[in-house]
Amino acid sequence: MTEYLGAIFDLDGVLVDTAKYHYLAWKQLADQLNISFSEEDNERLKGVSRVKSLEILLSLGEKDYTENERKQFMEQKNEVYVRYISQMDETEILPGVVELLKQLKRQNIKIALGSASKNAGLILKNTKLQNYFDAIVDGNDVSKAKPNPEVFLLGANRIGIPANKCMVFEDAKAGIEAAKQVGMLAIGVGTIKNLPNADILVNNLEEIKLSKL
Ligand code: B16
Ligand code: MG
Repeated sequence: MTEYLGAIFDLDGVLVDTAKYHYLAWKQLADQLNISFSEEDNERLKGVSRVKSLEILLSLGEKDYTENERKQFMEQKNEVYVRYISQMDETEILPGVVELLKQLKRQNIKIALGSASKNAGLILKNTKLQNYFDAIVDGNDVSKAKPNPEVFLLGANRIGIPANKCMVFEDAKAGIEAAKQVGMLAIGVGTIKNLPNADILVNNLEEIKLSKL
């Protein structure tokens, strides 16, 4: 048994690997604007909002763009991204995810999604993960991006569990910071190099032992 009563999950990089689709969609825009954009550059976009992602991408080039142009770029990128995620199914769920969700349910631990993505609903639907969640908080519900803890606090609120009784599963540094700021247990999915401040670090959710948390 664990002392925690709530579990909040980030989506991209924790439940599914959609970073590859974000990359392909941003890359298409970068090529069109003659900006060199590598997979390494894409690392900086993980966990970051769409607006901030565009800002980072454009900072790799030299030209300035108007508000209107930026809006169009985001729409264009999103159209390409949505085309990719529309093809997703259960086979793209990361290792250990379903087993952990089932275990949490058996132990009556409330489950929330806390994602920056405005496309979270479509991804959960296509991968058939949505029914595991007691509450879904995504980019459509919050105005402040991680490391601001708004998304996790709203998640905790919607499942009715105090912040210090929630554990957060995150693959982005900004998300770990957000969770820690409000006293949640920050479980990092990734490497010590990327997530040095995580309370607990795992390579994937298969490694989670609820009894040890
Ligand atoms: P969208 P997460 C984040 O999701 C992604 O990691 C990040 O790369 C993306 O820019 C952001 O969602 C916004 O996504 O353009 O679909 O609204 O990791 O917080 O689940
Ligand atoms: Mg993520």
